Amino acid sequence: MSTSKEFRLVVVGPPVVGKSALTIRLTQSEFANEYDPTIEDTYRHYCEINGVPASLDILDTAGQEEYSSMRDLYMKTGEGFLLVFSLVDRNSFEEISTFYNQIMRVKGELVNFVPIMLVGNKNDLEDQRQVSKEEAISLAKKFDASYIETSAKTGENVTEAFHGLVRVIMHNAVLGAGLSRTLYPSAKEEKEAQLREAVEQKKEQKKRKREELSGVTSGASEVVEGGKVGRNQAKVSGGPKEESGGCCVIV
Ligand SMILES: Nc1nc2c(ncn2[C@@H]2O[C@H](COP(=O)(O)OP(=O)(O)OP(=O)(O)O)[C@@H](O)[C@H]2O)c(=O)[nH]1
Ligand SMILES: [Mg+2]
Repeated sequence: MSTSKEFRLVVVGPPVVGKSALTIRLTQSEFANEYDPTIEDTYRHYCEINGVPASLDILDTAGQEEYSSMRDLYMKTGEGFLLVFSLVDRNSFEEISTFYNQIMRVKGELVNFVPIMLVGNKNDLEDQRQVSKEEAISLAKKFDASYIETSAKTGENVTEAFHGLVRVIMHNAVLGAGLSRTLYPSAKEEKEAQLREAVEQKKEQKKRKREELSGVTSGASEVVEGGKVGRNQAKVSGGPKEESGGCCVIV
């Protein structure tokens, strides 16, 4: 396993939404029926993703407010975040933006793009659902994140949620931060995205040349580095705000 690539994932969200149950389902293939509030636990999971041997270093965090002082540190060191809410608890969905904003405050200063998987858990309790698929997708778009619905109880989509996040991290590393992305990029898609970026850069250079030649200056001369788009830097508080649409959905 010495050649496996390591990924640091952090499972974040309000209390009782199933962060530990999801992590235990992935790493131990069983369902934790009892509720035991987490302070902080680390798990390791070996697997293969996109043909690459991977070692997932998973941090299961506390949802309870009394441990919130620990958040800044793990948000700084995490490479990707599973932002978990419960489909049967409306409040947990509404609290998610607080976690997102904190991640962006801590991480946004260090990197251009933060890989995030928004997870609606407990989808086995469909008859008690309090959050619609549409509003969850709309929130994921605001975060420039992917969205997936899971059940730690039945195991549905649990592997997909964790592996999907790793794929976003991998994809982001290949293409450079800030590009809109799909969840399962093929080599062909990655090549196309690189080509698109090169074309965008050329266009931008041409445009700047033209402006220089004609002596035109724009008021606020903000340079878009390498034509990159889709930073997930938005601070989210209220109503929907359409972002660049890098959202990918598995429900
Ligand atoms: N029906 C159902 N119950 C679940 C699911 N996931 C978790 N639970 C139950 O919900 C309760 C809370 O789950 P935990 O995984 O401990 O919640 P947590 O988010 O880790 O909570 P904190 O550690 O306090 O932040 C437990 O009783 C679990 O058995 C699920 O997918 N379906
Ligand atoms: Mg827990």
